[in-house]
Amino acid sequence: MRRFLIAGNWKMNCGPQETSTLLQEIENIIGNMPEAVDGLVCPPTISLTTASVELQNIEGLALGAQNVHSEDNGAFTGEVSTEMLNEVNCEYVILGHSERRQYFGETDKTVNAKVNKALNDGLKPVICVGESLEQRKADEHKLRVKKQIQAALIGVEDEDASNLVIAYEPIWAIGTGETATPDQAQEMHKMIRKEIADLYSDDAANQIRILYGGSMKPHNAEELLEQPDVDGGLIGGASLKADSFTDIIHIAE
Ligand code: 3PY
Repeated sequence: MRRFLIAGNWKMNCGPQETSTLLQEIENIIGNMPEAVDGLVCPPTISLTTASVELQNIEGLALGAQNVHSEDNGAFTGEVSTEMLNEVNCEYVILGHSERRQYFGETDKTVNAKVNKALNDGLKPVICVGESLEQRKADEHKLRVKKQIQAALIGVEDEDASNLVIAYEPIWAIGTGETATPDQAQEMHKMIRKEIADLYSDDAANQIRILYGGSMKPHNAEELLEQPDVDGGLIGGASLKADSFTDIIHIAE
């Protein structure tokens, strides 16, 4: 039985001070995470240390980063390494978000290198995949997402497959207020699970968590989370407010 994972992608919001405040507000509302739900927050790099300290007070709410480099160290201005993320108690790292692909030149190849590096160094990748509106209109969405998954997982061994999280985030639903319908989400999640079964095994496919991302909010979370292959959410704007983030956690409960 898969447990729901409700994850907040804070993007470039909340410096250390705001991070403290937001996590304290979340703690005030929920105390610890409900038993049936795993939680995750992914603040910007500069706020990870502060978040790590605050999260000692919230059992079940894990810490993740929004990116990592695929090398150990060196002349990579502005980047962070897996070792640095481990040092501040990150458990997860978001990889291949469409904003990183669009604005920072990430490709299927760089995402694949980062996925392997993260897994080798004990971090769980949250691999983001999703199609553009043009691709959906041209009926290429399934092919695009399949290809992204195949490319991201080159070199990933069977035993690591269950440490992966995949987030299906249709690009047309990111920051637009548009959301995939529950049927559209379920269709894509089911296809992603089948792809994992084909690449690895039924066991791996049954274990892996596939999150929906793209304008998940308290008002649409229930119908999305009801879908059999939707195992949680990667939440943007609604994760920046303690009440909407905790509302979604309670909906998943
Ligand atoms: C969104 O909901 O906007 C996201 O991009 C979540 O990652």
